[in-house]
Amino acid sequence: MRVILAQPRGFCAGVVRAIEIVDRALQQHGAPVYVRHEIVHNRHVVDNLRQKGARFVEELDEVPQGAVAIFSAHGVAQTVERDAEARGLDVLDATCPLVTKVHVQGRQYVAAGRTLILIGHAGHPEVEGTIGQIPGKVLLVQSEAEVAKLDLPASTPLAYVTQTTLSVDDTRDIIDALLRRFTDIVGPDTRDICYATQNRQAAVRELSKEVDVLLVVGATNSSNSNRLREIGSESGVASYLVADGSEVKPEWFAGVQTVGITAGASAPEEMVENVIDALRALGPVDVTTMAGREEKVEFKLPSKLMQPLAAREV
Ligand code: 0CJ
Ligand code: F3S
Repeated sequence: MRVILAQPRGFCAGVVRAIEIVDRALQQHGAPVYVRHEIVHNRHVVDNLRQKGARFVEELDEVPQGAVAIFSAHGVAQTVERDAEARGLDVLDATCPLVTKVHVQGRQYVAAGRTLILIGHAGHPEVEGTIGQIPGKVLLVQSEAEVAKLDLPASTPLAYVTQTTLSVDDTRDIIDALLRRFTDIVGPDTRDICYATQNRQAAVRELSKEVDVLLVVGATNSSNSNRLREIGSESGVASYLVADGSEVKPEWFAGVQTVGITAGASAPEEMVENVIDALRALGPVDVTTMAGREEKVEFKLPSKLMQPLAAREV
């Protein structure tokens, strides 16, 4: 079997930064440190940090007074920030800077007197965080059909922002529907969809032309990973989302010559290796990587974590 790996795939700069924040917090403060929500949507990442002494909670009332609390890469509402302050928590914010950028942009649109529309998926933590970072009412739109249902005059001053991990194509359709319906609407086009999401989707679209089956390494609750699987399916390729090699099913590969593998932004490269090992168990495989875009994005750590450990001890 031929295996072609997508390029780029796997960890983005925001995920690398978020994991590094938990690692450094553990080094500086010792265990336990508390993380609100999965730091990124991946059980392997979470289990690894848990073993090092991180404790994962869904809400801050599970965190003892004064403890170190880390917000996940997906961001939080302002009520969560205020709650953390009221509880005297030592907060480290691992919100991806590209999510924070959307928060800032949304607030600017509202300050300019526009009603804000958020294009995104209900219930996703990034969407809950973004809605909770904007003063006043935010209208959530999940599909083109929901644009038609917005109960607003066509001339209402509106603006839109988007979740960072959406399908570029679906979002374009929703934005086009908004632009058709409303006469005074502004927004960043599809640019709120982050570079990592855009690059991984473009790579998978190319890769899908070459392969019979696509495996996306990622978690079922990972928005960006699900979008990659959908692109494979929409391209007519049998596409499966797998957490690791244990979920790979031999019957997917009957008569298959070429398998494509990609990984969501929160999926470690070890799990890609683990999936390749599962394919090797079925027969010989020849692994290559597609030609693709090189990513050089890096994000700075919070300044609290930049001090050398020795300096803190003096
Ligand atoms: O929302 C984000 C800032 C992306 C974080 C990395 O990916 P993941 O899988 O944790 O999150 P999504 O469900 O948003 O893709
Ligand atoms: Fe940030 Fe995009 Fe990654 S929003 S955490 S760079 S998937």
